[in-house]
Amino acid sequence: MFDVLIGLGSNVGDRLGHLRRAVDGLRPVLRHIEVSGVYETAPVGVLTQPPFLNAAVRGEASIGPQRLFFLAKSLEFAAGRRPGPTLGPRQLDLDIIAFGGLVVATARLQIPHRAFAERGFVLAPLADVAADLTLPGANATVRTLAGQVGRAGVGWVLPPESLAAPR
Ligand code: PH2
Ligand code: MG
Ligand code: MG
Repeated sequence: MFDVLIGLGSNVGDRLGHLRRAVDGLRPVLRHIEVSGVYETAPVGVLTQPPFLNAAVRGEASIGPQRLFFLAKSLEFAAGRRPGPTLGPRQLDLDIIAFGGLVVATARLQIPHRAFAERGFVLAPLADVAADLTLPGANATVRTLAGQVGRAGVGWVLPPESLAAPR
């Protein structure tokens, strides 16, 4: 079993619905799932796009990193996402932030996610589920990194129940 962290983002269409369906799609492969709050965040990279909703989930993976990656890609596709600009708008983005202590460096998949330590929209929700973790290659806990990056661009927050409540 591996302790897995996944970052979720959406800024096209039914943003909260996309995140909820993504969490439901991950449940079958992530035991003891924990979900963060849902954060509205200003776009980073390409600034002329709508604001995002960002969240994070943590769970124990029953599949390996490559399979989890392909599940993430298929959930993105199911949400309507098609190939587009690197930092541009998307119905759903599922990024594997960490997979236990594993380091993966292939052309298609990098774990830990390369930019997590600089991104408030990743760290703010991640601190809800993994504040005390220090990810491979990082020099501080998620809580400390989140404090360093600060909350510029991070707006209102919905409680975790908005993702996890039974429906
Ligand atoms: N994702 C990006 C690019 N920029 N900005 C915010 N606020 N949230 C994101 O999830 C995000 C972004 C590329 O994946
Ligand atoms: Mg991303
Ligand atoms: Mg991605």
